[in-house]
Amino acid sequence: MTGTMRLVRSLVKTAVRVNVPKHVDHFSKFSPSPLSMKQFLDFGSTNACERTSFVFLRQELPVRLSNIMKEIEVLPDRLLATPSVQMLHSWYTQSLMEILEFLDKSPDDHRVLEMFVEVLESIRNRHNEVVPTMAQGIIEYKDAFSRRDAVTDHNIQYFLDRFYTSRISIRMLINQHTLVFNGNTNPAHPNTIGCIDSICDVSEVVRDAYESAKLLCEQYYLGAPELELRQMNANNNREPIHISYVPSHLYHMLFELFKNAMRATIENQETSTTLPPIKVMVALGGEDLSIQMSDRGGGVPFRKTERLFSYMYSTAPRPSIGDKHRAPLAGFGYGLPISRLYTRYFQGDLQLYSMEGHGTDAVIYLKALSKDSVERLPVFNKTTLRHYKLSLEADDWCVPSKEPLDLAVYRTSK
Ligand code: W6P
Repeated sequence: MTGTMRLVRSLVKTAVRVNVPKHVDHFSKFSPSPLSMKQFLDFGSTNACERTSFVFLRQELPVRLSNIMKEIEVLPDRLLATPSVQMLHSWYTQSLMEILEFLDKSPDDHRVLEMFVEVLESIRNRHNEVVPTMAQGIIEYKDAFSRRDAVTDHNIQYFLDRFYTSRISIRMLINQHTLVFNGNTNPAHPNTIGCIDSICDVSEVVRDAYESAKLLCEQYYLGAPELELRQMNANNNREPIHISYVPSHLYHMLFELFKNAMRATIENQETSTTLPPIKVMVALGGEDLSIQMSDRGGGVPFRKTERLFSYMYSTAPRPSIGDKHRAPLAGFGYGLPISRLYTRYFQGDLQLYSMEGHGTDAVIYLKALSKDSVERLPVFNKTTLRHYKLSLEADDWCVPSKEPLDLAVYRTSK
């Protein structure tokens, strides 16, 4: 490259950077296009076309990035101004710019396609630490300005659910493209297309996640509860249970649930010598694939179950005394809320049914049919903005009085 070429290049790059807010405005006017599991599989099957995928992604990735950048930009000033969130925002700007470079490039040039894969891989690496960085930003914001209040709690919950869902979806698109078009298929798993397994064996993932959690558990406690796994295929109970799914997502959720269930079981049974097993039931119906995990860990009061999914509560400074030995299995952090986002991302859900004094059932609901597994994606629009403002209004339920009501006052005043 000559000096002049280099100069022109860097001028062009500067121009792109200066214009980033314009590009964000432009691309955020488009709604993201949710893909179905079938579309993901088609992109990676025999009629796989790298050119088509490239042309789709160089539009869709800027749309998804810009939609969530708009939402970052309306965060409370004092959160937006934290070093963590500033850094995070700069990653998004940088990644958006790098993709925009491809807008004027020919999809028929194989060097362009190769470069695109490399750029996507470096974008994925740049964003590896988004979750802890955002958590740090939340801690900085909380420490500096606000005691816990319901409005902040609600808005942060709303934002992070959307922000992390957006991130899951962008990484899914990047993973599919880079895995499918880097040339080599995975010989150990011929049924996987990118990170999707078209015949994902749910019970096998349950056992894998259990074994990992068990190893971790045994490092910190004297033992681990046994697993009792059953399954019911209501369509034909002699057939194994398979769905099209992302095994890594499923593993992540189950590992998180197992850690919680094991910790509760052990800490609830410290006096007794036998641990009640963790029971898992995998059920396939016509519409749902459900996974129920039951522990007998003593449960959680109903009032506190919502907190298990709260980012605000999870970023609370850890109780320091005596917490060291159980930290790795603690199930603190964002494990549960992010697991729920994984389920919802493909139209499923994760719910906890706890009975204080007894134990907890965690149920994962997934779509059994790939035609129902469609990405659930946030979009930035007026409704989004209204959501952030709405919670500032007064509640329309009475606040129970803290003082016992003195009826005598009313009698004397009549
Ligand atoms: C508990 C609390 C919890 C959260 C998630 C999964 C299982 C359990 N068990 O006691």
